[in-house]
Amino acid sequence: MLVCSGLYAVKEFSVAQKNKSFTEKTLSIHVGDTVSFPNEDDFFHNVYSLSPAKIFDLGSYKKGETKKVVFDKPGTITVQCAIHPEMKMEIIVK
Ligand SMILES: [Cu+2]
Repeated sequence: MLVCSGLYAVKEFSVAQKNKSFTEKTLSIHVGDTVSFPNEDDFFHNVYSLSPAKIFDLGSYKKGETKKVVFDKPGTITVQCAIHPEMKMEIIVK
């Protein structure tokens, strides 16, 4: 789905959790874009961020489920998994 916001069409991106890691290490997006976080592993993940530009906690969810976050402020956001501390990726919102 595309929604017009000024001259820029808002986009949706996807960062899966697979093999106990995020499928993207870094993702550059624009303010207003959405990122979905599908779980493709056979176990639970819990995607969250404590970065001031976007604080969220999606809770734990299983394979086949996905949750979405709209990034409404510019900044660099470190996304982590509460269950697997080694899982980490960055979203740069411009
Ligand atoms: Cu995890």
